[in-house]
Amino acid sequence: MSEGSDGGLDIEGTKDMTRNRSSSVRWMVVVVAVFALVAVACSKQAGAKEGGAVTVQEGPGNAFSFSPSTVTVTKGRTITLDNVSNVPHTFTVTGQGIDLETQPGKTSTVTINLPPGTYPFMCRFHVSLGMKGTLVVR
Ligand SMILES: [Cu+2]
Repeated sequence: MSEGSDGGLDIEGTKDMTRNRSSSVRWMVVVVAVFALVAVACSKQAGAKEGGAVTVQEGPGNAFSFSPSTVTVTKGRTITLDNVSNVPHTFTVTGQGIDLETQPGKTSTVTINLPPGTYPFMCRFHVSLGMKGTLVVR
């Protein structure tokens, strides 16, 4: 009759039930923990895909450009400007109160609370060199 190795506990039925219940509770905890991990992993992925953290590089490779040059955000989202070049740049949406200067090697953040639409943006210092892009607010 002995399936388990701890025969001592198996003699009394009540003790056996207690042991079984606690081991199934432990099993459920494991299952819940695994589901929680999967859920966190999925939500992180979804966030990155649709308008989570948006980072725009300024001057990658010391080129006078933004990367990406078309930036799509949902209203209320924050954009991080990451100046990876060795000169200052701005992220300027003319007439919309957005004008951020970022020093070399630094980052700046701006929350986009513009009505949905398409807005041109630029670097005030280097717009003549073609340093501009398009902001799409959804
Ligand atoms: Cu610039």
